[in-house]
Amino acid sequence: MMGVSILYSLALLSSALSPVALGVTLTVSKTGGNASSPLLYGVMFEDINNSGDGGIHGQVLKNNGFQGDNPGLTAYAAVGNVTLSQDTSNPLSSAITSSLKVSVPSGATGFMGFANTGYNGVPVLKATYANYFWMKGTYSGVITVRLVGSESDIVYASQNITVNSNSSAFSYYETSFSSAESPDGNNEWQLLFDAAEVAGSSLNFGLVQLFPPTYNDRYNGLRDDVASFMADIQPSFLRFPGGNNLLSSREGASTSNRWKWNETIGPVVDRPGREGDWGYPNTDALGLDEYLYWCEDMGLTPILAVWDGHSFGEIVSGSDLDPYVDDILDELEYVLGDVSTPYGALRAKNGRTDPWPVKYIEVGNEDNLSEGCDTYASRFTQIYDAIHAQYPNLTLIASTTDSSCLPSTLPPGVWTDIHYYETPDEFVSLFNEWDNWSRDRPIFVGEYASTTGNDGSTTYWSNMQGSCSEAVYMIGLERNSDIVKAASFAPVLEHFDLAEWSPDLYGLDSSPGSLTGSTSYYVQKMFSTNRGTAILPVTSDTGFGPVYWVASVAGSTYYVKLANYGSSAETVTVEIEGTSSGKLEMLSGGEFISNYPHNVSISTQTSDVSGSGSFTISLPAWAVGVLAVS
Ligand SMILES: *[C@@H]1O[C@H](CO)[C@@H](O)[C@H](O)[C@H]1NC(C)=O
Ligand SMILES: *[C@@H]1O[C@H](CO)[C@@H](O)[C@H](O)[C@H]1NC(C)=O
Ligand SMILES: *[C@@H]1O[C@H](CO)[C@@H](O)[C@H](O)[C@H]1NC(C)=O
Ligand SMILES: *[C@@H]1O[C@H](CO)[C@@H](O)[C@H](O)[C@H]1NC(C)=O
Ligand SMILES: *[C@@H]1O[C@H](CO)[C@@H](O)[C@H](O)[C@H]1NC(C)=O
Ligand SMILES: *[C@@H]1O[C@H](CO)[C@@H](O)[C@H](O)[C@H]1NC(C)=O
Ligand SMILES: *[C@@H]1O[C@H](CO)[C@@H](O)[C@H](O)[C@H]1NC(C)=O
Ligand SMILES: *[C@@H]1O[C@H](CO)[C@@H](O)[C@H](O)[C@H]1NC(C)=O
Ligand SMILES: *[C@@H]1O[C@H](CO)[C@@H](O)[C@H](O)[C@H]1NC(C)=O
Ligand SMILES: CC(=O)N[C@H]1CO[C@H](CO)[C@@H](O)[C@@H]1O
Repeated sequence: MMGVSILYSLALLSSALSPVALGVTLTVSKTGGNASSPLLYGVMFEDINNSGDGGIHGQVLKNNGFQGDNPGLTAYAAVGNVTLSQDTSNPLSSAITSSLKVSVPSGATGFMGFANTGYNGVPVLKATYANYFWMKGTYSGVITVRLVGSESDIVYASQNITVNSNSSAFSYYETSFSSAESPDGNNEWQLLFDAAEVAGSSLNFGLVQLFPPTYNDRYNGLRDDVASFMADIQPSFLRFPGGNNLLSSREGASTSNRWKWNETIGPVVDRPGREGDWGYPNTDALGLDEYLYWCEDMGLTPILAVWDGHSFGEIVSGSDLDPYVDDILDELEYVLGDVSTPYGALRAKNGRTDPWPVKYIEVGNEDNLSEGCDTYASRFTQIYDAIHAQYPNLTLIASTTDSSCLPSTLPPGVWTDIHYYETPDEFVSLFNEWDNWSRDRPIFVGEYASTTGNDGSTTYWSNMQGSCSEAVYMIGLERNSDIVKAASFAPVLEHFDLAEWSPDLYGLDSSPGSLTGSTSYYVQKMFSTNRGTAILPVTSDTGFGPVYWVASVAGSTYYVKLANYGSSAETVTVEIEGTSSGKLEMLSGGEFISNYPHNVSISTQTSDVSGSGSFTISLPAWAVGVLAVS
């Protein structure tokens, strides 16, 4: 008895000292498992925290159309002894109902005019800029446009153009110029004219527009640097235009203040803009067609959300919803219709002959909230029936997964959307949420992010604990990606100086080199750029936690995604028969460490690996890793 007991203790001791015995061994099966959704990783976008105007949209001057509730002279400043005012008696168009009046005192001489200070500064990059403006008033001669340091007065770019303007109508001018790079974001764009020519009188200017290089060189396009940073994630879809910004929250004007697709198309000079849902004006220069060009240029599948009668403070349902259902059908005709249809013809007139390849339509946003739940089943059914009758091949997405807000039987093929803004521990507890879910009920995780610490504190900058918890959650999504069709972190982008909702996936300010990926950005990129077409079964000598994994395959390349949601390093041995080499991507750096603007301390590190069917990986605490081998 005694002897046996001693031997047993020694065996325990020796196994405790052996690092191999403490590790996790994963054996990847080469067959079986779930299908993987090709759309799984994508982007949700709405204009929040100036992610659109002042963010990914290329136009960098602010308040150029005096849009929204209280535009005033926001972002404008006089240059020289002139007086500026918002002039409603000289509207540029029926949509742009004000222009900027520049009054020049008599006797004035020299070049004077006005500045626009952009979205907390104008980004001054070593690049070529396109510049457009309208003017009205008697002036023949030189106009100088410049990029200037607001405090330094350093001129980074200066361009003369000769104009011939009169007082009976606005004239339109375009120019382009190259610029040197500024050291910071404290810059402005200026437009100057010879004051002596205007002394005692005034000139009006409308819809000034300034674009650094655009993504895929599109006219009225996305900022190339900002869009490329997103494209690096290789996302598969874009959900747009919101989010709350699809709805309307303005008191007393709920329904009328919704995002109206038909007021975001055609020439920008014909787009009125609106007070967005996040407390600032939206120019709508990033409109329906621009979203779809974005999808086309970045290889994204569009998920177009349509307004469904739900606003904060006002719900339209029953027969009152009928005109809005018609409006959705008009929108779909604009997007999908042949040029022989009225709205298809309008799309062609706006520059796009081919229909857009839209296959997914989301009906509303978070209809379980703000008293939307009671009527959603009927509103969804009404909209579903109308769309399905005309477009039987479109996939419709309900904006909530809460069955109490949904029709008792959902039509086949309908997806439901669910959103999670949670603590890290909650994300980890959601790891197996879909394991037992009905395989006939496709899921769209349309928004998620770890937004608070486990102690309830607000996360302002994503840290490794939160990003690692998102990775654990994403591993759960990927394991179930036969039914979890798509998932998007949200929000995706912020202007650091103008942000209220944090954390965001990446951000920028007006200085060169400001694009900053959060730790979660790198998780999204690692997961999205290493995707299999099928999920493979994995057998393990331990259960999930603190190490989580999912394996997949594409062609002859095997992927194993790993997350260590724990405070000790872990050794993981991955066995995949017949593989010999590849790479290991690793993201780590400490539980509460974050990336900050102009200070990226955590980014993905890649190393080469080799082994004959077996790879031993040292996974640091709070790390996320991806092994890709063949
Ligand atoms: C899909 O994944 C879930 C969760 O891992 C699992 O329960 C189920 O058996 C898998 N289905 C197939 C077909 O492998
Ligand atoms: C600026 O213009 C005003 C008239 O609007 C004039 O009284 C004043 O002297 C001018 N100031 C300068 C510095 O030229
Ligand atoms: C632009 O015009 C101003 C005023 O006529 C002149 O002083 C300046 O030299 C011109 N700049 C260039 C680059 O032609
Ligand atoms: C005034 O300018 C507009 C716009 O450039 C032009 O169409 C019109 O012919 C001009 N009128 C006169 C009288 O020069
Ligand atoms: C857009 O459609 C709405 C109806 O949904 C209509 O009230 C509005 O006048 C339209 N706007 C334009 C510019 O046609
Ligand atoms: C729907 O899809 C089927 C099969 O792909 C195709 O044959 C049919 O033409 C499509 N119908 C419409 C209305 O697009
Ligand atoms: C409503 O749905 C949202 C998004 O899916 C979710 O975050 C929230 O918890 C739900 N709220 C209620 C009251 O069900
Ligand atoms: C899923 O079902 C299995 C088998 O009934 C059960 O053991 C497991 O706990 C369930 N998982 C979840 C997350 O409900
Ligand atoms: C950059 O961030 C790291 C990690 O949070 C921090 O330790 C360091 O002090 C920061 N550096 C600067 C210059 O702010
Ligand atoms: C309303 C909003 O978006 N919240 C912040 C983000 O940006 C606006 C201005 O653009 C700020 O006023 C908010 O603090």
